[in-house]
Amino acid sequence: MKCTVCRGPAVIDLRRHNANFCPDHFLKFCRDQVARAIDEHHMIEPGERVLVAVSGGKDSLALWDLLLELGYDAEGMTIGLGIGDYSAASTEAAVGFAERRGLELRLIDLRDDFDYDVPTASAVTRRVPCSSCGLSKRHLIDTAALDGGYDVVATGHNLDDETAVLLGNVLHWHTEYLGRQQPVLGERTGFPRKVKPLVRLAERETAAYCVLRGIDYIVDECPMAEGNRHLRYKEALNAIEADSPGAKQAFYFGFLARAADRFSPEVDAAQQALRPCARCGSPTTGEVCAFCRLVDQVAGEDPVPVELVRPGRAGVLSERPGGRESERGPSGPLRSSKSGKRRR
Ligand code: Q46
Ligand code: ZN
Ligand code: ZN
Repeated sequence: MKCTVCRGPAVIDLRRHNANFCPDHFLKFCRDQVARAIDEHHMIEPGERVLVAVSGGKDSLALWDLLLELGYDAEGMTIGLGIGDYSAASTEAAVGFAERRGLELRLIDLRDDFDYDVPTASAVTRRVPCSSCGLSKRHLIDTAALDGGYDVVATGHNLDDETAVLLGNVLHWHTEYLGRQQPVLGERTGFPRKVKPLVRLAERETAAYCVLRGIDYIVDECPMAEGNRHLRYKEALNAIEADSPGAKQAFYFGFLARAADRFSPEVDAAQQALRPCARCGSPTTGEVCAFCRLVDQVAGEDPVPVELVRPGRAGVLSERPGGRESERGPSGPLRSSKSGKRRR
């Protein structure tokens, strides 16, 4: 297998691009795809300060590295979710990446800073863990970005994530989510701009990028993601992609080009109904925002072990319609079955 560009030995084939690349040209391909996404969707202007939401997985660390490679002023933020060994290893990977490169990483720990963790919140609220997890992450990252004076928040959602979310939202016609499914969510009152610079890269590519760049990332998926719909949609799309390379890209970018605008008015309507939370000032539709209500409900409760709230175990947790499709779970071709294992 030869590199399509230089005819040297190739290390990866990209069927949807009908191309093979050697290490150097693959890394250049990744940088070019991210630069193109940023440019085409007006994600980040030169000189803007970027806060990267870092989980310690391949996507967020590749994103941080790529933004720095492209010359952006990018700092990281990671949130300790308290999901047993998984969270400990995730934070370790994020901290290790930042320390080795001398980068600024903001750290928040749900247990230390707010006296709860995701498993406990799940047990107390009797909802799937991703419900309180997603809510907490969104609120804390938005708040950190606004308080820290960042211009934009960047997240590691890749092409596989976005197509899986799109499939879920289309299957259930969650039009309010379709209206928000853009690679850029513009700044609104109380919300920073949010961008997804990896939308042109598949997760196999971000994993390969990390391996070639020597980035030590957590390989395991969150144990709470087991069996969730998001992963099942990914599997279905992988089967389609295997028969029809490029199908995911056509699905997602076709949606952006031809359909996404049709769902936007609902977002505007929802935005108009927002007002500041009486406690923390964050935008909310009620008196007190969902994050402050969650903290009220769960802070100080006795910690619940991860094993008791793993999907399929408790049998008492409800899943809100559409709630999971707006979140993502890390996965990839290089994943390991060992808990907390990281790939170098
Ligand atoms: S970390 Fe949190 Fe994800 Fe785990 S509990 Fe769900 S939302 S799956 S990205
Ligand atoms: Zn080459
Ligand atoms: Zn609040």
